[in-house]
Amino acid sequence: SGKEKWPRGEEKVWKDCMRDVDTDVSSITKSFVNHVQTSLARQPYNLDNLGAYQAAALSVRDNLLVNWNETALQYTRKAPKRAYYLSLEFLMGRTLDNALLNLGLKDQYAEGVKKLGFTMEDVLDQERDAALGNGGLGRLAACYLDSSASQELPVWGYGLRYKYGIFQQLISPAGEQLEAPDPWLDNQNPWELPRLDVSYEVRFYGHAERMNDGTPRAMWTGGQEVLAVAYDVMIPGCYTKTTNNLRLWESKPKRGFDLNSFNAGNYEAAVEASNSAAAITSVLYPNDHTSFGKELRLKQQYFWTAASLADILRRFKNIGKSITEFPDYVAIQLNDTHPTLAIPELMRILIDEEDLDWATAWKIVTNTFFYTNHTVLPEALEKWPVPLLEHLLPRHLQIIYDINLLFLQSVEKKYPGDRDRLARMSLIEEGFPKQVRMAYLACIGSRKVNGVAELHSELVKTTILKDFVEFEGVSKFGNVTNGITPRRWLDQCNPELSALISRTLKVDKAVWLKELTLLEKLLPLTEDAAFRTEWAGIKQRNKERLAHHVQTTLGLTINTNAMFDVQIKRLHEYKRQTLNILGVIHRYLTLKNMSAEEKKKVNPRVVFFAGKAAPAYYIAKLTIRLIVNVARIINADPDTKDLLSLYFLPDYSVSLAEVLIPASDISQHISTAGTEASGTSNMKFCLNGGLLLGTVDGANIEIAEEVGESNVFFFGHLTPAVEDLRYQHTYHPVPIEEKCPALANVLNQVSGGLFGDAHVYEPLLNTIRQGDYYLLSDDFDSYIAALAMVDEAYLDQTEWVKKSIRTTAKMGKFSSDRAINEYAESYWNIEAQRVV
Ligand code: F58
Repeated sequence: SGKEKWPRGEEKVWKDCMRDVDTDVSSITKSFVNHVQTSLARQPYNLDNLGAYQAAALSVRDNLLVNWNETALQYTRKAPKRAYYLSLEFLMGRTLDNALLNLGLKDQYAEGVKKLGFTMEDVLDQERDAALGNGGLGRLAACYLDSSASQELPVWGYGLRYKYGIFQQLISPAGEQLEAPDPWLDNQNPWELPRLDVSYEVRFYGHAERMNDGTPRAMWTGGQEVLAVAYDVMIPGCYTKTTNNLRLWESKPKRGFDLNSFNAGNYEAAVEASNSAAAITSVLYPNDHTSFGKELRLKQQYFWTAASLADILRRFKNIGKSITEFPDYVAIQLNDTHPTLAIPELMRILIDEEDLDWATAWKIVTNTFFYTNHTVLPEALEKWPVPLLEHLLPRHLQIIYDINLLFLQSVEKKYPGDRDRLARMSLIEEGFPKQVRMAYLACIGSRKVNGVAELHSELVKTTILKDFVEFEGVSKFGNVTNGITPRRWLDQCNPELSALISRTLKVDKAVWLKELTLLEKLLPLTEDAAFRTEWAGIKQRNKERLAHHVQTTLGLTINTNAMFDVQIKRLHEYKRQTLNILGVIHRYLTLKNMSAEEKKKVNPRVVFFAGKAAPAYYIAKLTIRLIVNVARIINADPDTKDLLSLYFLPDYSVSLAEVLIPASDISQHISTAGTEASGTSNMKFCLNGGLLLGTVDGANIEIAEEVGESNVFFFGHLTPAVEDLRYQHTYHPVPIEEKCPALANVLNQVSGGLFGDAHVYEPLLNTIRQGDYYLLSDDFDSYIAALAMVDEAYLDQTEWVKKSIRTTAKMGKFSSDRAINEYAESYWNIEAQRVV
């Protein structure tokens, strides 16, 4: 607006200095060397790759900071409605390459770095992944930040700055998973900006006393106070100035207070309190799809939501509007139930601090929050024991009880005398102890609830939240199918393919990367033989790149003339890595029985697995152990090793995914129907021209709708059959020998010790023999048949490459730009802000 007064000094001097950072190669080398000399205090003559990475990162960061400041200024001036994405996980991976791409400075930096004696590849390779997440949910949050900035939307993320991210996975020679800490901050993190000036006090424990003055107010006092300190991470948009913010909170003891709060002279207790404050943000919980009632986890959730809400409120208050207008300026997306305490926390602030009446406060709350559900698996639905909440957050428990009372009164009014319904819908589950059902609280406290793929959103409505759909009306419940950012998951991880696309479409990547449906223009090229050859050549070189990576990191030699078959995701029974490894054993046994003549017709296959198991998930760890030991036997068998080999790549990460995904011919997404909410790696493989072998589940279904069913390999029972099959398993069990002889044979070989340590695998095999909750025995035959169809299809390379091109061409829908725009338009009601 130009109305600002320059605080001091000569305006012209300020303005002359406040140029954008220069981005020609000589300015880049100058800035690089400057950072070597000053920020890093190092001598140029002995600068190593790590130092070069740090200098490059600091230099790129200067560019980001200028844009980031201008974006913040723009948002402050215009005060548009903003959205906040609250996620306990942000699985960001590496930043430098992404920042260079989004700034459009890749080539300049590569040249600059080369002039100084380094290669960009080596420099990029120095960066550690920021792995502040478990899997899909955390990576989705990262893709959504990239898309928000790229779409110029005023969206900030809020999360925790864990000192240790997801554990590092080591695999012992026996195939056991071992966990080591991930000290990702050890070499300093150039991408974060400590904001020691931005901090809030967060209270735990203490007492809550109702005022009983005719208002709903209460006083919450005593207990422990902890400081939340902000660290800001810049999130650059692609080819735009817009650079948003991801604010991560670190916990710190509130000095001076702890000492007073304990009996005078009780020094040890005071120190312990400081330690317990710092412990809150020390480690990411490595559990995937289980909710453990751990006090520290609950502390993390409250610490983060309280600090984020305080920060959001402070920013809102700066624009000078009435508190009742809060939902006109703020939308808050709850990424799963982890931030659900934000609902009672905002109620607490509005009632106890802003002195609003209950109805006014509840109206503000229910117009502010939006809740995304990521799973319908019962064991993943968060519940917190009432005694724990009462101890840690006494005021919040009161508020939850009040919300529940009023809610159940309204249910009773609509369904008089329906006691079963009241018990089903209560926020409090009866039992010993009683528990608070967080998904129900998130649902009734939000304006909209959504699932993450069509099928999943239907399941949310018909299973876990059925009663709520009936009560509140179906229009509150929606779907936003997940998406992935094509910047990281095509341009960055597959630069050759990206270049081919730009060349062929004669469209700059600055355009098609932000309008991904343009890929459809590739469709006619399926008929162009020269194009197909180029396409196939790129896949081949990506396979060689992966083989090279495995050779240098693990010392293993991989046959790059084979079909690459990949399953990479968290280890979980519902994802059925076990089905895959049993399928591999079946293939091995089949090969062993073949004549030399028959073998000549077989196309070689290399099977890759990667993924982490939750440290306490015994069955998942056994699956890893089985995979590693099957690999040991199969890869050493001279009869078959040219036709079948198998690798478990340790320590799966975003960066490893970036090498694996472009190299895959076929990838497996084989969850029991109805269990995988969406999946997002399925989209990444297909975008890179890998075909999909999967069940009729999650986003697989929508992918098939886009690319055509003839271009995916589907197998297995459908969701509606699952319940009945499980019933049959329990009440009319049929021995596996009878039901599925092929599977029985495979299980017997494992039990018989073909892969060593027979007894070790019994608990894993018994999950199939007894109960078989995930229906491996029901789907095994059709799985094997689907694998055979993949083999068959791969023999016709021309047709296969056509399928591959078609698949990429039809992936436009799955850009996270589309998904984030759906949230922005249909839910948050926010608009793009151009930063000039
Ligand atoms: C995943 N959930 C879904 N949860 O499983 C996957 O289908 C979906 O594509 C993805 O979300 C994005 O919507 C998931 O990753 C977790 O990792 C949680 C971590 C914290 C504890 C509960 C599970």
